[in-house]
Amino acid sequence: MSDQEALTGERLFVDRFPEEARIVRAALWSSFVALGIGALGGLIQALHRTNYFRFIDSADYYTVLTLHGVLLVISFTIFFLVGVFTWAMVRSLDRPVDDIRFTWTWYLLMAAGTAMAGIAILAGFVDSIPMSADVLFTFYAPLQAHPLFYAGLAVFIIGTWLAGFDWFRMWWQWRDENEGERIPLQAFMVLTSMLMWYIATLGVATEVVVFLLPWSLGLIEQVNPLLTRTLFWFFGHPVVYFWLMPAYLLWYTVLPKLSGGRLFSDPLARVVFVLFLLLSTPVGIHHQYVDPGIAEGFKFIAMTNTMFLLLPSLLTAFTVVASVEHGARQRGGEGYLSWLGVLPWRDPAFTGMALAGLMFAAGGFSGMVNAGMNINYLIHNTLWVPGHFHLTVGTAVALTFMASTYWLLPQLTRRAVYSRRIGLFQVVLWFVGMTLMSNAMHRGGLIGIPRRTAEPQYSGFAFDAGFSTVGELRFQIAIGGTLLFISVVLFLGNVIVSLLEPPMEEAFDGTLPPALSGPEDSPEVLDNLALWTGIAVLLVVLAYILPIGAIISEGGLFGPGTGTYPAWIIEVIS
Ligand code: HAS
Ligand code: CU
Repeated sequence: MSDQEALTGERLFVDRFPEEARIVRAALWSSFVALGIGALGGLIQALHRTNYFRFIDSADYYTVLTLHGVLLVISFTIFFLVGVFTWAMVRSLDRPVDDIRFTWTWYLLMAAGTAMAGIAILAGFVDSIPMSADVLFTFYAPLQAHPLFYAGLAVFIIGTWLAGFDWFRMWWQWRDENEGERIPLQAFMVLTSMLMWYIATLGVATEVVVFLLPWSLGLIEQVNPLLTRTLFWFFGHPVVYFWLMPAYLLWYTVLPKLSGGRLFSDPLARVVFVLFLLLSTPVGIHHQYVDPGIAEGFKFIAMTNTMFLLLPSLLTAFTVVASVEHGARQRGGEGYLSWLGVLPWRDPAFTGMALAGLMFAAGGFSGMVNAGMNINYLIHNTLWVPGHFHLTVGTAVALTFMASTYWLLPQLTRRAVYSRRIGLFQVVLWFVGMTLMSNAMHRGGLIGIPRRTAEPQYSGFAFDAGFSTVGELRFQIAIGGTLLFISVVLFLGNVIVSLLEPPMEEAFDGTLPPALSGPEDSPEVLDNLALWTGIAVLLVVLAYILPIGAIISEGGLFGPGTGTYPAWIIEVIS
């Protein structure tokens, strides 16, 4: 028995599952490379848009914006997700992956897909290369990218599908050996998130493989833009929960432990993940409230579903805060709010995750504003929307990922974090930078400043800032964006220097305590994944069949004039 085991009673993840720890590390490092490059893109944009410093030509703005968006919301988030999900499956089922070569295969597919898409985007900077992909992370028609970009996306998504298969296969084997037992909570979270992902990615896979890729290859002349948009948003809303679910997994299972307590309720956590599986996809049309060609009634249904979808996050706010409070009371905290003071605020992992949760509460409220059909008209396509998603994916998710790295690192590398003080400073800096940037973005959006433009000033037109000035908003965005970039540099530097340190001597406790109210308190039907998947598919069919049918019959499957069916079908049948 090593000293580690003697002190903590449990071996570190890296000692117990060295092969799996290697793949989790590979996924995290890939995600951090994307974070570094994506963050640089963010700094360039923030300074460019606000006109403080222009490193690039405005003509290249969309190349930078695409690089920033794709690397951060596709590569950074999803590579981190596969790392955390692999760790969570292996540790919660307490078994290795079935075949490590298969595991490396999906990782390599994801890496190859990212490289393909990345090359297509970066080529946009070089005039002599006839390739570009300035299509932003929402990449729907009529913007068109080089085929390499779409092929890269397809390869990346296939990689994630195989990753899901890997985890399901582990679970099937575990189930055979543990008949009648409840699915361990972390595994339950991974499996339900993946089922949601399989349903959601059907939309984007169809969009890319049937329409955009053949169109960019010149095999088909045109596409129906509204159809590709709708297929994109079929995926584009649930993908935001795919980013969020690993953060939720960490809030539910790791944050209570860092607070000194235990998860309040395992059954409630299961209900939350089931609700996300059911409701994440039939809401995508809330991104299309202003799209002509979709009847108001369908938009109304999407709005109603979105309002139901607030429920799992509100349940999460309750359960996670209750668990943190329980932790604080274990540490001797008292009173209505004074228990907050005894929490481990010096621990960067705890503080980062708690601040991420706090900001998510604000991001959730701006999401509710977005979701209201009539208020959406006020903020759609304005700077409000980037304000919203920098609080959600840009903080709830990104800050949780960075903060939890400080806790995961020792278990995966046997290295202590080089400086916990820098870690603490870094997570607080993110919070401060984001407060400035996203607040100003929300306010700017309300007065009509558009999103996605290098030149938001529109010469000859002045925005009425209500109180204060547009200059003050721009200043906050520039300062906020710069602080965020410094925070990422400190994070990456801290991680890299940690890896250069010798293996740690002191003990590290990587165990997770069981919930106060365990799975035995919940009905077994919650673990019936086939049932929930069936209902989820049914809800998707109900929400989408009529609008998609109408879009095709009005605009043609392959665009105007092509009719509802591809020409070759008509030739075959006539
Ligand atoms: Fe959103 C647009 C509606 C959540 C991301 N969203 C976007 C876009 C992105 C995005 C990227 O209905 C832009 C896409 C584009 O480029 O056009 N969003 C919502 C709603 C929610 C929501 C209703 N969004 C997210 C999440 C995202 C994300 C999560 C990423 C991860 N969003 C919209 C709509 C649009 C939109 C419209 C279209 C706008 C337009 O017109 O273009 C809800 O899911 C939010 C629910 C959240 C809550 C908060 C609960 C609070 C919690 C905190 C717990 C506290 C802790 C702290 C842990 C109700 C859980 C404990 C610590 C202690 C110390 C005690
Ligand atoms: Cu959405």
